[in-house]
Amino acid sequence: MKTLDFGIYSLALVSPFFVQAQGCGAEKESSRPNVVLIYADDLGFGDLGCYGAKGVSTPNADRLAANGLRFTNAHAVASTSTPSRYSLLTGEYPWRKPGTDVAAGNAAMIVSPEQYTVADVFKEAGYRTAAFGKWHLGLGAETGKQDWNGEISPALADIGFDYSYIMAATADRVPCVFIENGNVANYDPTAPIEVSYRQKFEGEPIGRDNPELLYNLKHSHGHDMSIVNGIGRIGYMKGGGTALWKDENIADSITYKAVDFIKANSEQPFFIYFATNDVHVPRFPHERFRGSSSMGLRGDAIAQFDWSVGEILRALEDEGVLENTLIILTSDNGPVLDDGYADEAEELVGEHSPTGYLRGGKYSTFEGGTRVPFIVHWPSMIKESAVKDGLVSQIDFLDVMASITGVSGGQRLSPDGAPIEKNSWLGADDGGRPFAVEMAANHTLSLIMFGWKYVEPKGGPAMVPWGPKIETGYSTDPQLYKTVDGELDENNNVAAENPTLVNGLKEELERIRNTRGYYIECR
Ligand code: NG6
Ligand code: CA
Repeated sequence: MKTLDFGIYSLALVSPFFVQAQGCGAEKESSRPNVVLIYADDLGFGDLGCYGAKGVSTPNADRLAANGLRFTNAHAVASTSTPSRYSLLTGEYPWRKPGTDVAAGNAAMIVSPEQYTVADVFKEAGYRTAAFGKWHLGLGAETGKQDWNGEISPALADIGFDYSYIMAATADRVPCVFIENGNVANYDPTAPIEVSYRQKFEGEPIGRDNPELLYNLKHSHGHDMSIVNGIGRIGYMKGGGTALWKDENIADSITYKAVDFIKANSEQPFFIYFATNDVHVPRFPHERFRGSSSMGLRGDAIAQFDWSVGEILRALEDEGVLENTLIILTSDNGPVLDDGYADEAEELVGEHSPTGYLRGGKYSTFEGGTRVPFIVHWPSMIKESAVKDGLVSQIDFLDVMASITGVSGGQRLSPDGAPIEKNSWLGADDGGRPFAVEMAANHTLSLIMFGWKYVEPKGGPAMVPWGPKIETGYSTDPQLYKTVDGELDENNNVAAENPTLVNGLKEELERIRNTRGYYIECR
């Protein structure tokens, strides 16, 4: 094993020998489980009951944890949605691909049809594949040139999904319609759809000018353009008619579509990418969840999220396939309270801490930005429930899935992921990854390695400048945080006392930044 000598510190580095010792080999899984990825939006490390939530209960997520593995050191790749999702689906770090920052609703497709995606992995393994809910990775060939009244191409079918029922971006971005297999669902020919992120449509009211029309939710910052369902959005749209979604029904719509898919496909292996709108803004859960938490709309949206989890579990059970279904529940980035609507998330949070004991939140370099809930449930494979503190990163999703379905023969298939991480995801290896990289909203990279966290100097405001009250963690000085009593202490920057270590980690980070497949070359 190669070691880096940092004076009193020695870091063992990844080498092919190390990898082999961890069990990188050409094994084939015979069981071919169904796989359901439940990918929450902005759900924080402390937002589920099993992670210590107060003021909202999440019995369904907790049931997964009680019968599976609950990870305490699992990371999204970025602290915002588009780059995180890009990395999860492709196994490529977001900084390698231009245009992976938070996407507009009329962005061109960011994952190109030539790229190998996790959906392609499942297709190769003979699975039926489907995506539901929030997409946020662009559609069509050219930004702003989609024909929302006809077929939008390329779309998800071109990157491995047999079926899709999605929102183009986020609920706070136009167009506010579902897209089913590349066409607007419930298309209303009497109300042709136009979308622009540049200019408003003549004669169409906008939140900025017509606050009296914001009868469902008012904005606190931004979100003052098109009004749909009494809620202001980012971007302008016209038309839509009966195809326009109602925010209070989004969870129902995507959940029932996913349940239908499970029922129609239970005789063969399937992969479901179930990306919820909850708990992203605008938070406007169905009235049956109103008041179910003590935290107002944000807490109620968490309850609604948990309901979706429960419905999926129930469908799997009803079809008799729960035993051999691998469910992974995680989130795209950390939490935020006020993210642009006056939904009282801040005022009503009470004793609840959305990030648990972590500092920062969505957008930031601190752990609250990227450390997320991560629960793995697979009854026929995981027989004993456990809490795992090994380092896990969503960058490995594609390779772990390829490994589990027997597609890769133990070889790395993505640019940056590692198939051997299957062992830690399924609980067999407590160690986890030797390192993880996290990207903040301004592209500051952090490297977690062997119990240290190095944050590169980049500069920027100390607080998110446009509204959310979140510490960014940006600094012009390097930051180094140490693990104290099993947890990174992000309140104590020890960079100045450890210049050799800082330099070593900086060099490692540069190597990772510049080298695809740095982590592993399986031989
Ligand atoms: C921000 C939005 C925020 C949210 C975020 C993306 C404003 C003022 N804020 O620009 O509300 O949409 O983008 O969130 O517009 S993410 O989870 O999809 O990355
Ligand atoms: Ca998000």
